[in-house]
Amino acid sequence: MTTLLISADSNLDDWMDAWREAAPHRPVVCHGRAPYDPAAIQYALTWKPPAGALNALPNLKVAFNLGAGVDAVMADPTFPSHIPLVRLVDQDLTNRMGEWVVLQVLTHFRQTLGYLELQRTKTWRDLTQPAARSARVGLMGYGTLARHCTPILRGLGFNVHGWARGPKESDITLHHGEEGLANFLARTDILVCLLPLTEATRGILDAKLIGQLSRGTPVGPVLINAGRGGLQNEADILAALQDGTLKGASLDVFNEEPLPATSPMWDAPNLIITPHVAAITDPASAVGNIVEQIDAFEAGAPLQNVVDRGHGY
Ligand code: NDP
Ligand code: OXD
Repeated sequence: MTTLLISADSNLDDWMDAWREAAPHRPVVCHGRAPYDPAAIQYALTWKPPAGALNALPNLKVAFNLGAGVDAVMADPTFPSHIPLVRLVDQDLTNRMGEWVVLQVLTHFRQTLGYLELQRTKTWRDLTQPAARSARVGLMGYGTLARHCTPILRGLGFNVHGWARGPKESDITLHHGEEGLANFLARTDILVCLLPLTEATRGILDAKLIGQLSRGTPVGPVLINAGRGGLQNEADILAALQDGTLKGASLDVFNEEPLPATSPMWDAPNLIITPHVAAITDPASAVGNIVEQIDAFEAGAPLQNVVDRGHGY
């Protein structure tokens, strides 16, 4: 009944402490810290595990990802297809993403970068400010995180609509699939991307997509991405910021992380960079969810938030 923590992050002690606090009766070991018997491991808590590491656990029952995005595990071809992979759905993480998204939307919409520039030159001048109701925020990927942002953005007066892979019931206009993408983009002034990285979404944020965004408000179009860096064609985004096709952007994620000091993205105009911190995982909160899931699973309940291997998220 041993649980294995196998994570590339540096905060291993926080996870071990959180686990021992939440499940003192469930033994836990940490990969890389001390030897363990692979055959004793039934559950894995995993974040960017080394390729092949999960395949080396013959009695693994469930792998719990310690973040919402599972692309790192999905990239390991040796990860056995019969082992359920559970992605993290956690209210604390969801709240944090809501904060980041709303902060970025308002920063661009209220032209904060422009005002900072005016302040730098000691210039007292107003910039034309449209009303929130005239701006359309398009949530690209309409899953757990994006759905949380909708009522907050609507409460501020923005028009909100979304784009997902498949059709679904919603109280906002939802476009879906490749056939719905052009309509979605043509009605979007501020694009917020919260897509997972899969074979279908890799590189989707490119010049072609940016060129289809609405130019219906003087403060747009704006691109905001906290999904994954692999969704981005960074050369295209840089060019769009430089030639004004994009009025602004906020990127929390990059193809290469940490973003190298030599990257031209650091100097891109009207770009806000945050270092993959939009919604970090709080170990205590996440472990609480995982232990509840294991208790329910052992009592015979189905697992929640299991990744669909075919779709990759
Ligand atoms: P969900 O799985 O709940 O939602 C994913 C959404 O993307 C769904 O609406 C899904 O459509 C849609 N989608 C997937 N593939 C496609 C496609 N090919 N075309 C159109 N839509 C698609 O994920 P979360 O909301 O929990 O998380 C989203 C991502 O955010 C994570 O995968 C992760 O990469 C990133 N993330 C980043 C963090 C950060 O700090 N920067 C923190 C946490 C997450 P459908 O509804 O039809 O299934
Ligand atoms: C996540 C992340 O997926 O931190 O949770 O990016």
